[in-house]
Amino acid sequence: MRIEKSKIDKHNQSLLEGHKRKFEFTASGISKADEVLKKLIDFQVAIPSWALGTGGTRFGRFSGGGEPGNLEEKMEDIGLLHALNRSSGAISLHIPWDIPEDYASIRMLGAELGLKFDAMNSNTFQDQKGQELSYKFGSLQHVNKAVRKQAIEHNIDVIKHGVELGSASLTVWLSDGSCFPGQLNFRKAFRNTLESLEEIYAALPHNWKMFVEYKAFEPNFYSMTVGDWGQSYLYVSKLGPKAYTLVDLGHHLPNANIEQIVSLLLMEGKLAGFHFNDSKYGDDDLTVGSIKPYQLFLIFNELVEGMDAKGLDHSKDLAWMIDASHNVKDPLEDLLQSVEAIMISYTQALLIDRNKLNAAQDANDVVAAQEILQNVFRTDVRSLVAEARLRSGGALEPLQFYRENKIRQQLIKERGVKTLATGL
Ligand SMILES: [Mn+2]
Repeated sequence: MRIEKSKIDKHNQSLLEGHKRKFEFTASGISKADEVLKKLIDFQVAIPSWALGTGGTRFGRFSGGGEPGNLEEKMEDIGLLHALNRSSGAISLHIPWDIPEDYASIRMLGAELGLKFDAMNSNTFQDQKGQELSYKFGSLQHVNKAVRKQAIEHNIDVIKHGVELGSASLTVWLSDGSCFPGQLNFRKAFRNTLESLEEIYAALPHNWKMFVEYKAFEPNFYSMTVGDWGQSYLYVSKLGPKAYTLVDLGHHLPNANIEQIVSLLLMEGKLAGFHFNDSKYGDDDLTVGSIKPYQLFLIFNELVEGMDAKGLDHSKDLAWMIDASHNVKDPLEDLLQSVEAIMISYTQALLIDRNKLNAAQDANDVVAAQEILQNVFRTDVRSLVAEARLRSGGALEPLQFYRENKIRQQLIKERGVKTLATGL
């Protein structure tokens, strides 16, 4: 289904007066409101093709109905999000869950919906039907060369699909590692993985990037062969200039200082981008900003500061994606909440007075530095985010629009109650 522009206009009209009052009040306290709005309008967060269905755990999965049954429907769902918030203009494809059958028609659908094709994601963390060799004991790290070869070929295949769609990056997340002490020779596992990555790297087209994502634990519980940013950094440094480290918020041990990690990776020119989610305990894949919004703000503070120091374009030079699982919520509502949380934190980071913060740091004025950050964090910037949406043709209140227009009920009517999307 598609959302008629006239419905969005009607929705905006009904909320306009109240919005204008709030926006003018907030904007009056900001010296560069137009500059901030321009950046917000440009900022796009990719939605992965596996996030449109209800997620599950190893204990169960409870479908919500009206889930997209194929790639086209998944793209239509992201098109709905993008029509409402104008900030979800990209899709990140997972192979083999979403193999495009007709490249030209998928490309055309993307253009129609205003969606770009973000990073391609390979999958060697599970066995597919009819697959010759098993990944039970790893893929790129495997002790058996034939298994490594199969995994390398899969990644190269994913690049080929991406080339056809106009994507320009490959994300490699490996579940490789070991569950018990003694199971693995760490150095051999590292070398095998590096050699395998080198073969994949060699197959990258000249304008492509490779993102090496790390994760501290799960599904392996003793060691992960790309377990933290140091290990990822080691691989990408050895691979070459097209390889970068990808940071997923949920892939750290508890209380890791993620803002410091992104700062240093940016300094080294090795930050690929960011996978957003939130968590209380581990890789919980919860809605962005639902548990630790201050941490999210501090991460954006370092991202903005680091990108500006390098002269990077916030909207183009790094890859932004939501990587969450929606176990109890309507995935589309959850994604609207996540994008909103990202936009709020990004806006706040843009409002930080860098000169004042630098001066406070240089003077060892710890109190002033904290005040500068917390004053911004406690500023309600929602009307700025809404104004950016309004100016780019989106809805003032996407979630309210979604509910008032009964979008999920319409999707259930179109697709049925028992549809099941592939994914987490
Ligand atoms: Mn991720």
